[in-house]
Amino acid sequence: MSIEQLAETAQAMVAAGKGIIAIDESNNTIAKRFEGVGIPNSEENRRAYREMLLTTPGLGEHISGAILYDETIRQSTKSGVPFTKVMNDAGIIPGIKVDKGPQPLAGFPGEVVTEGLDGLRDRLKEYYTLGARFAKWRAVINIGEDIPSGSCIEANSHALARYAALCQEQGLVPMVEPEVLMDGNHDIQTCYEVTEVVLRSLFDALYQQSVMLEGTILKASMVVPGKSSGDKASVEEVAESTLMCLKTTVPAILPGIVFLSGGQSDEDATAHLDAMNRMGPNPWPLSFSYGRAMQSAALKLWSQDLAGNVAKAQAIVHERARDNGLAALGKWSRG
Ligand code: 5MM
Repeated sequence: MSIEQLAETAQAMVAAGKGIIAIDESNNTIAKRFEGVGIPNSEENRRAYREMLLTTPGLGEHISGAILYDETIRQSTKSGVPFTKVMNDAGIIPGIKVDKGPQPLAGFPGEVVTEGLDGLRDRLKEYYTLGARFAKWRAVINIGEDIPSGSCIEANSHALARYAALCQEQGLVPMVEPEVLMDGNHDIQTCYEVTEVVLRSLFDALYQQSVMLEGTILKASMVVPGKSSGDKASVEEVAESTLMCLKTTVPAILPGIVFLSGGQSDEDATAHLDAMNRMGPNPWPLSFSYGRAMQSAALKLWSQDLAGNVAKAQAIVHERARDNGLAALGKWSRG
């Protein structure tokens, strides 16, 4: 796979007014989401739920790609059409989560490192055959007393860079996701400082591992105060701090940055993205790769009547995609 082809895929992922829907919840995570709305976590419910999302009429108008989980990329609609075909027909690029999740970092209480490098080359080969054209790996950085440590940041950056290099070798665009968690009582300045150090470390590691930035997408967390801090930053403050942090750390050659929602409300996630784009022009397209902020409202409605509520739930998915697509252009308006 040439760098030109990787760059083309990366650019398509952040095409104007389009973003990514993250539906790569592992079975443990989707269990929590289903439990929240009272649905049994059966394979058939997971399949039916993902079918509802992926067959949303007009989804491809605002969604460029979807991140799937290992089980999902192998599944089909009830009538037997593989999800990857549904996506390709709708102009939605199939992506795949390839990390094996965060594990405690030995010697560093309260910190985690994402695992999944063993055997990754062979797994990527298979995912490419199954139709994936980009792959995501999420590192989790906790903020707390005396954490994150430099060792935790370095270990996660190194893993992200090793995975990214393997992805490019196998023809997949890496979507590198260093998530600085919103959990904690830290202020917005602390979040800024931690995010800055994390991104500096990440881009240094990507350089060390010869990762081609032209064929890479960054999935970033926004700079916000800790959830239990009691602080409420304005939309402008979050947008300005996040932009400043990205501009000082992320090379301009990167094809695009997409954000995770991280537990923000649907409206906050959209408003923050919109504000950052209004503050442009920026060095890179800024778009979304939301999980909860794309799905929560639709999941709630779907859970009330499953098959009976598919069309209503899809209307909500489409609305969230449209709103976030407008925010990716800086053209969203509240209400
Ligand atoms: C969909 O959630 C993903 C995490 O799944 P696991 O915890 O099961 O591995 C997560 O990586 C997600 O893709 C991003 O964090 C974006 O999701 P949010 O909800 O933060 O926008």
